[in-house]
Amino acid sequence: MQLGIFCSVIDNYGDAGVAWRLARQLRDDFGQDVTLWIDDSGTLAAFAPEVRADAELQRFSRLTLRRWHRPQPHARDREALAHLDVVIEAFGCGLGEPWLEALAGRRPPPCWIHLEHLTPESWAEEVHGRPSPHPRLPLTAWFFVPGFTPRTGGLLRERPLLETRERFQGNPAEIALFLDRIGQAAALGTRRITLFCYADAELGAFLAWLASDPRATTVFVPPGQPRRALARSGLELGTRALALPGTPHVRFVPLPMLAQDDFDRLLWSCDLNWVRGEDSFVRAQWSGRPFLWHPYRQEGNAHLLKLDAFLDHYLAAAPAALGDSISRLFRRSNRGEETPQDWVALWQQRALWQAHCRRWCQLLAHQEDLCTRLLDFIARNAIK
Ligand code: TRH
Repeated sequence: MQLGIFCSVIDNYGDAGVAWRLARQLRDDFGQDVTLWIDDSGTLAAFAPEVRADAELQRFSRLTLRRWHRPQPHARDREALAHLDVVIEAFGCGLGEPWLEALAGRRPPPCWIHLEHLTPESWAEEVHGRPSPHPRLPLTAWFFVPGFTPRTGGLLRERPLLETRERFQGNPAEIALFLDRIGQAAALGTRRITLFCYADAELGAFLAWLASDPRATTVFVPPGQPRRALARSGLELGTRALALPGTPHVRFVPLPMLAQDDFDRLLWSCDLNWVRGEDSFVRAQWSGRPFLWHPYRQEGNAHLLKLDAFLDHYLAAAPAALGDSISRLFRRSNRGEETPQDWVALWQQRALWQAHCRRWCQLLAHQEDLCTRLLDFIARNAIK
């Protein structure tokens, strides 16, 4: 099949991150021809070093990347549209009438998928797979909602992912090699934490816990928002690693944006990952390591409902005391209200937490991944 994915970058890295991962997996695991139209290749290039930010069209074997000029399809876009069997509109980016008209002119029209944001909430099951006919054009959009249960669109998970992760985590030499390659050999032998939070995260309790805990710790800090959150707590990170005042055993290390596959390796090599949004959240779960999630802030605190819904899934089979501590930290941290004691209490149960994360990852991996469900869905419902 020929699949087209349309992605508009709203902010941060998540929109481009999910679209790129989806495109690559459709190509690599399923041998599909994929064209990704994206309106901001610069954001993609930040974590996909093979991408040139200024190019109109680039090919990566069966994956074609096109700059998306939203108002009108150019002649070369029309030519590409004419071959598409499936059009995936990511995150309600809105294709716009001229693009839809070009698609509607086709006989039969291509299958049109609305790929929604991942949600752990129960409405995912209700909306997933529903059709929505266009009011005027002979086109039907199908809602595809990623989620945590078999009756949703599932989660992105490449075929070799867990095996590759298992080999990596079971091989200290590979971890050492990776850390060395990203210039972080000094982090070997220390407790390692990734801090990929939003700028408004309250870090006071986290920093106080680290300062009070005698273990040598390295905190990896990606660019942008995590650095701003640290700066608000009084730690201005430049280009060099810094320690907390009076606590030289805790080092904060600025990292550049890593390629998406190296970002995975970073999560795999850490003892704890503080993640956000949608894609880093899912990758933290595939890492099998303890994580704290800060969902993307939404109006009316809708993100807190998402968080509660996630905790219901994630903690359903957790030992009671561990579940209480995780739920307390996640909920309070997302309101900026956690205390150092919340961190201490959870970290004391670290071995249990680690075991729970591995079990949770295995449980999720028993379900079909998102791409498998998407291609099945297209074959069963949408392409007749
Ligand atoms: O960056 P995010 O916060 O993105 C989003 C957007 O804000 C979006 O509008 C919103 O709708 C969504 O969150 C919920 O978080 P996310 O989803 O975790 O995406 C980060 C991506 O960046 C992910 O694909 C991993 C990638 N990444 C790297 O590849 N290398 C890196 O070094 C880092 C730090 C991230």
